[in-house]
This record gives sequence, C-alpha cells and structure tokens, in this order.
Amino acid sequence: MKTIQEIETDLFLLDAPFVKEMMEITYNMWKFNWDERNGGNISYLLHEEEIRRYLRNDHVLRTIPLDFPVKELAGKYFIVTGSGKYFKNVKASPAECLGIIKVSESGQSVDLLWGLSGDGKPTSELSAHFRSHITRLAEDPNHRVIMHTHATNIIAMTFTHDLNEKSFSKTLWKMCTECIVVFPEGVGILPWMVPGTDLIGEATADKMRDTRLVIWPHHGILGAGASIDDAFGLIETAEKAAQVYMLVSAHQSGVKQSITDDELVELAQAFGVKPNSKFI
Ligand code: 2HA
Ligand code: ZN
Repeated sequence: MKTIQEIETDLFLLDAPFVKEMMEITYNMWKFNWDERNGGNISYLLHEEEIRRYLRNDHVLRTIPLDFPVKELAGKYFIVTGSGKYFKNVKASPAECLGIIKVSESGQSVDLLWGLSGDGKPTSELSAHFRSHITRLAEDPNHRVIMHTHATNIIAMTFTHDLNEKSFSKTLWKMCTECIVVFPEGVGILPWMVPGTDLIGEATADKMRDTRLVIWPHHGILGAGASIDDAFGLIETAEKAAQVYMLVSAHQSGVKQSITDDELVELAQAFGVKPNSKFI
C-alpha cells in the first residue's frame, strides 16, 4: 500500500507538464494504432529544476542495475515508459506505467525516484534509449527525447521497399513536399535484429550520429528530438510519407509523376536545410 507521502507525490506529479505530455502523447500514439499492446517506449531527459517543483528530493524507491554502463549520463534524470506497460493505459495509470529515474554516478544503475509502482522496470529498450541519448547529446545540447513506436506504414514499407538508406530516404522525401525540410539528413536503417538487447542499442545509437530517425525493419522506428513534439513530429512526418508510398504502390496505374531530384534541391535551398550529401 502507498504511504500518504507517496499519494501526495503522485498528486503533485500529475500536475507536472512533463507527466501530462507523456500521458497525452502515449494515448495519441495508441490512437494512431502504432502502439499495440506494450509496443513502443519513450524516454525524456528532465532538468533538475523542472523536477524539483514536483518532487522534493531524490528519495530512492529502488535501485535498478543496468547491464550496459552509461557513465556519460551520470546524474541525469529521465521520465521513461515502463517495460511491458501499454501506451493505452498510461493516461489512466501514470504512476504504474511511467517512472522517473536518475542515472547513478557510476552509470551502472538507475535510481527510481517515482512511479513504476508494483515492481515495474524501465522500458526493455533502455539500452537503445540511453545509448541514443548519449549520441544525440554529443550532436545537439538541446536534445531531450528518444521515442520508439511501431508506426504501421513504416513497418509495411520495410517489406516492399529495398532497405538501402539512400533510396529509402529519397522515396520518403519524394512522397510529401515537407519531408526533406523536416528530416534533411534522411533516415538510418538497421538490419533486422532481436529487440531489447544492448546489441540493437549500440547499433541504433551508432546510426543516431547521422540521422534522428532510425528504422528497425519489420518492427518500427525511433525518433530523437529536443522535445516530445519534435521527436513525434519527425516520426509522424516519416510515417505519413510511408503511408502515401503504400497507397501509391497499391495503385494499379502506378506513379505518373513525382517530385524530381532537382525539385528536392530547390526545396532544400528555399527552406535553408542541407540534405544528406550521400543521398542527393
Ligand atoms: O516495448 O516496442 O521494442 C516493447 C517494444 C519493444
Ligand atoms: Zn518495439
């Protein structure tokens, strides 16, 4: 049973903007049909000053060991979705489905400060999240969010399109005019791998050096961003392009016209973005 203090903390935290954001985004992603059952996971880097308004101190509920050390993240706070938790249920049971964790000084464990009640654990993809945070923070000091989801049309496209990063990225760019502006670096693609391992975590983080979107064939996608909106917007834009691709390729008459390479360059110039020079 929860103590009075714990119930009080839950009430405070329900008012925290970052908890509200997690509740809303997970519900919307489930509504999009991307996060069936326990599919998908999110981690969101929190600044100490924004936590302190809702959590008085670093009272440690439990220490959870990591089997991949992340010394680079020592002392950092994250709100994460829990392993095995359903995005559908976060809104109704945030203290069960979400957790606030702090990475220990050694980087060998995390301290649970709130949530994941009833012996819950952080997402099974914590290695991909933490390792990608390390990579993205080195590229962009404003980086804060890693989001993984089973975006339907992206998955579909990994069955029918070749998995070459250049041609996959160019196909997405050509499906909607906005794409090259939103992700000028294109997408990274891993070979099919077993999820939930440190191996896929390392491979994902390696791709995150060059692209903020990484596709796991026949599984889903990861997006990185400076905010929940930023990471979600990236995934949403790629998923929309994949949806158009799937619609177009199902059409008997096939593609009659499309955005040309020259037009992609023109778009990039007009919006002041640098498209990946390996792709175009
Ligand atoms: O959280 O999505 O990749 C369940 C998953 C594993
Ligand atoms: Zn997944």
